[in-house]
Amino acid sequence: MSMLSFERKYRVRGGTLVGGDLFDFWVGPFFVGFFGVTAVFFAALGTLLILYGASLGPTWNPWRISIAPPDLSYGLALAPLAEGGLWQIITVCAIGAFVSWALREVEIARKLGMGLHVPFAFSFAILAYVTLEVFRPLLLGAWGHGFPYGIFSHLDWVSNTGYQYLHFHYNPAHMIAVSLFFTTTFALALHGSLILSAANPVPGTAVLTPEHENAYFRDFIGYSIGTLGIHRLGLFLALSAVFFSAVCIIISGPLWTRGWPEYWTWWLDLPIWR
Ligand code: UQ2
Repeated sequence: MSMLSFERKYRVRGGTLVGGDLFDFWVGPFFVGFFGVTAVFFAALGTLLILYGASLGPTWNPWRISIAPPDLSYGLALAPLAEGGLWQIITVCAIGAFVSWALREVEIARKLGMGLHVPFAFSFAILAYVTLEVFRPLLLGAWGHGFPYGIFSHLDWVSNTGYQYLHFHYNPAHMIAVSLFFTTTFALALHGSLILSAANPVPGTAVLTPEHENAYFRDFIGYSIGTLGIHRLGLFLALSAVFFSAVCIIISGPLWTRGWPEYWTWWLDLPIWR
């Protein structure tokens, strides 16, 4: 694989967290590092275990293959392989691969002298996964509360878990999360359209600058957040959406066991209505 013109300049030694120079090399365009090795190890082992789990199941239909967590009766114990033990080992592999990937991002950022925003952002995605598969099952006392590994089966899990609380849209943290997801798409739509509008001026005229972008929003709403600011806002909104998603599921069960609509009876119970 050929190198892009700038790549050689940035193939600098160092920045590794583990292994010193031992894994400080590239394969084609990819930086390897100690965590590249562990990421490939966990991803390969996890994938093979998923294929083995599928071979024990009743179908090879890709939509219907599913590897389920142990029955609730196993609690937080280890289960036999075919009874959810595979799910448990696959979960360890997944977390191993995700954390390896995040630490490889850290090594690349350090190597290039960059901030750690990319691994920081990815850590929120890992948090979402670990919340569903580890923290919430731990709080509820059984691995069986995790979601199964399958395309349709994990969708069924989400639907069933939602209906278990009657109407998830009444979950206050879910409301905040959804609002943040919508606000994220709103901010990206504003940003994407603004950048393209400056990059595609009247035909035959020069591409415009951030001064025009600022002027547009000053004229429009009296405020421009700025070229750096819009990216800070985007990252903040997106990570906040993930964070409140984790909150909304972790409180469902461990903190609130009834239907979410019932939660709002506190409003009707306020003494001001008496
Ligand atoms: C902006 C700016 C950008 C942008 C955008 C804005 C020049 C290129 C989109 C406008 C964004 C504002 C006013 C914030 C809106 C707030 C929310 C919560 C959606 O000013 O600076 O840089 O891309």
